[in-house]
Amino acid sequence: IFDTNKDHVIDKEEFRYCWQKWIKQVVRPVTALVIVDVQNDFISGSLALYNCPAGHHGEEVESFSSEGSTKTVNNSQVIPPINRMLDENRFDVVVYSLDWHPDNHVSFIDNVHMRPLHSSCKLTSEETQVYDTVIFDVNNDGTPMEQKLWPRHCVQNTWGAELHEDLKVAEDAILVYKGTDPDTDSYSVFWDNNKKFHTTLNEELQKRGVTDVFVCGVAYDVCVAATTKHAIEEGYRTILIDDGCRGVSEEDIMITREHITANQGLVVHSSQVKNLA
Ligand code: VGL
Ligand code: ZN
Repeated sequence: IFDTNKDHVIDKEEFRYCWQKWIKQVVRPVTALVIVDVQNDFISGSLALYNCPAGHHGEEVESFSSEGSTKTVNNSQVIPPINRMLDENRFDVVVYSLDWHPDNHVSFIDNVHMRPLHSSCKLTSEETQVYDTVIFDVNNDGTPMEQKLWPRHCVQNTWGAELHEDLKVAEDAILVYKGTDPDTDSYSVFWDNNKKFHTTLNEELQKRGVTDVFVCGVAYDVCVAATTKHAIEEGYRTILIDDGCRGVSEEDIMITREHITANQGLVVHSSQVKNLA
């Protein structure tokens, strides 16, 4: 714009013309909303309780029956802000990820006997409890692989793996399935936990020229955290929607927020996301 020889400095009119005709189109953001794992098992099913022990948690709901009252927790509070954003903010691209495990998946505690543990693992398979981390001996050749053990969840083609019925599904949405390999877990919607295999997400975003990735869903400090980390690494401007997430541990949620802001990402409230089109 400013000629170093100073024989031609553009004036305001010229700049306005350049902005309208060229620059604005080059810098126009192309936005994607990535809605992570808003599936029945994480909202009210087998992993809902785990997702919200305290703080930034799901709501406790008391239900009454002939046996008395039982308290359950659910994370459905993520749904209204997400639906509102889908209605009000015209994202160029909307992505729904689904944790989509086969029956014999490595992350299920009841499958722990199916694979050999590594010699460095301190627990035997009989001793393991849910949420323990074990070390498997991949291929039985001494290659260690850490794995956290979860309750059975999001089994392909079951109720627990379906998107919650109250969640709006945008037209032309992209669905990304992860955790489909029996021997590999995948928290991030971009990469598996060993960063060996990528999902279809990055190529779908690249095809559409996406520059800005907005992330929301569950669990804040597990799959949402891993996805935002990789979105930043892949070079997207990354914006996390704080009230559109529910998570496990208040401390890990704080660490997630700090990691994002320390790496040029943004953590915002859904009401701050405006006028994208
Ligand atoms: C998730 C645990 C296991 C998640 C997925 O979506 O956060 N957590 N698999
Ligand atoms: Zn899973």
